[in-house]
Amino acid sequence: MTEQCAHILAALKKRPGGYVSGTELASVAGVSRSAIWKQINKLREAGYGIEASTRLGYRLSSRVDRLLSDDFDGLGTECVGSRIVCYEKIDSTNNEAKRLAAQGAEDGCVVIAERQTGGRGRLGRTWFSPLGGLWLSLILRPEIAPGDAPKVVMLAACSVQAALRALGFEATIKWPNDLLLSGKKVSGILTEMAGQPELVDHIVLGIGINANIPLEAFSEELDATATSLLAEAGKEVDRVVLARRLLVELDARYRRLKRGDFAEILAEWRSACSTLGCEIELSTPTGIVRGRAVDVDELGSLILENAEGIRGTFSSGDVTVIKGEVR
Ligand code: BT5
Repeated sequence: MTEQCAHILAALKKRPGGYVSGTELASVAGVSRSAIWKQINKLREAGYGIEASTRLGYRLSSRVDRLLSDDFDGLGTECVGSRIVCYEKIDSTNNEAKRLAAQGAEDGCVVIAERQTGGRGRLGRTWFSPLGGLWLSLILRPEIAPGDAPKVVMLAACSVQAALRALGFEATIKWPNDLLLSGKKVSGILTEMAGQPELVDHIVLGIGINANIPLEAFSEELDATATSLLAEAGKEVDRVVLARRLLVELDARYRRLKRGDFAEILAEWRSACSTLGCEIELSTPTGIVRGRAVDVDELGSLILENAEGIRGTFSSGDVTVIKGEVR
């Protein structure tokens, strides 16, 4: 244990049941306030249960906050969560899900990790995945054509939105795969597919939710664009409640997709999407286009209307809102 960790631990132990502010911990450990969170995480990695509050600071807790497969007993789902594998640390839950899928893992199998050392976003981007977040991947084996795979991203976004709503957060969807709170990204989705041209073998659906991550943990770059449930609520959320609810919501929508019943999910997606109606700039692999986001089709493609009233359909890209309310 580092000397700073030892000082922090001693300060926390001196106040059983009570919070010690970040400023106070920074002064006893002789580090900056933003460095405290890193030391706190080292203590968590060493097995100490530590709760965080944005207003009050940190306190020792008897419960070690770690998700285990037992936490999902009696989930009541039909498919999602058919098997749940939990890791303390992994490169990426999507990578592990792919490995398990290659070994024949069943439809609905879930991989969860406390932290990822190689968390990934789209196009090989890095996904910041420290302790405190909810990082999980599902192996899905729907009998659909590869062209229908974007529907899985849509059902996932709606499921995350519904799970967050159950915990009191009103998130909106930013096309194609982000969830926003107060206009900042709280969750991202990454799907990866394997199969033949006519039929999907499996889809790995990766979902990341910034649950109990304090703002000071984000790099300067992410600070401007990312948020967490802890930052929004000022106190930690129960990740077991969040994860269970998410799997239940995913199960309900996945069953609908398998029945070929997508209309309700599409309607839900449209009403939760904050991109629609906005004047946007879309950065696509072939260049930048500008226009008003007027709709999304059955396959999740965005329909843009330019100043001349001409419409174009885009299946991927990154949106920057130019005019419109970012909810
Ligand atoms: C995504 O990509 O948003 C997909 C993120 C999927 C993460 C999950 S976690 C479980 C599973 N295992 C994985 O390895 N991945 C999945 P994209 O739209 O390309 O956004 C990536 C961008 O978001 C980065 O370039 C950063 O700018 C930003 N970013 C990185 N980490 C973030 C975080 N924790 N919160 C908010 N924004 C983040």
